Amino acid sequence: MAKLYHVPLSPFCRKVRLSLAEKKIECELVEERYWEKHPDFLRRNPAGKVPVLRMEGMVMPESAAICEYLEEKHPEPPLMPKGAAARYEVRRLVAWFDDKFHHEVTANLLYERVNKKVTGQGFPDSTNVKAGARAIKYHLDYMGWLLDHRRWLAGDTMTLADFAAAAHLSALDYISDVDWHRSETVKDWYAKIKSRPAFRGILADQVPGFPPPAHYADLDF
Ligand SMILES: N[C@@H](CCC(=O)N[C@@H](CS)C(=O)NCC(=O)O)C(=O)O
Repeated sequence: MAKLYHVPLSPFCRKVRLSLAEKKIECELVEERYWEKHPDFLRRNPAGKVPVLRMEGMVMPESAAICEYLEEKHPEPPLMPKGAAARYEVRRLVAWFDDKFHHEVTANLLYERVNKKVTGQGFPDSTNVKAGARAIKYHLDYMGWLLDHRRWLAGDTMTLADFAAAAHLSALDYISDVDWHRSETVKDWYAKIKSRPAFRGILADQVPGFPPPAHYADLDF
C-alpha cells in the first residue's frame, strides 16, 4: 500500500491527500515531525519537507510533482482538463495558491499560530498575523471573481487548482481564520468541495493542543 509522510495541517500534504482520495488510491498516513530532521526522513527527502509519497517503488517529495505523477499513472477521475490552455490555467492557479497565497496568508496565519508552537519556535508575531489577516481578504475576493466567471476555479471542471486552494483554506479554517461571510460564491464553492467523499479524512484531522471549531467538519457551516 502507498504511504504518505505528512503533517495534518500542511496544505501541501492536504493537496496530495485529496488527489489520492479522489482517485481512490489507498494510502497509509504516517505523521512526520519534519522539524526533528530524523536521518531516515532526510534520506527520503534531503530537502527535509513533507509531503513524501512512497508508492509503486518510488519515493516522491514535492506536492506538485506528486500530483502530476498521480494524474499520469492514475488518470481517472481526471484532475487536469484536456488542452494546453486549460492545463496551463490549472498550473497557474496551483502555483498561485502554493506560492503567493502560501507566502502571504498561510505562512502568516497558520505557521505563526500553530507551527511555531508545535515546533517550539515561540509565539506568533502579531505583525505577521495582521498581514495574513489583511491578505486573505484580497485572495478571497480574487477567488470570488474567478468563481463568478467559472463553475470551478480553473474552468468548468474540478481540478488540482480547486484542491490546492481547498487545501490551504481548510487548514486555515481549522484555526477559524477564514471569514466565510466575505463571499457567498467562495462559500458555495467550499461547501461543494467539502462535501466530497475525498474530503472526509481531512475533516477528521485532530491536532493535539489545537481542537478544531465546531463548524470545521460541519458540511452546513
Ligand atoms: N514545495 C514543497 C513545499 C513543502 C513544504 O514547504 N512543506 C512544509 C510543511 S507545510 C515543510 O515541510 N517545511 C519544512 C521546512 O521548510 O523545513 C511541496 O510542494 O511539497
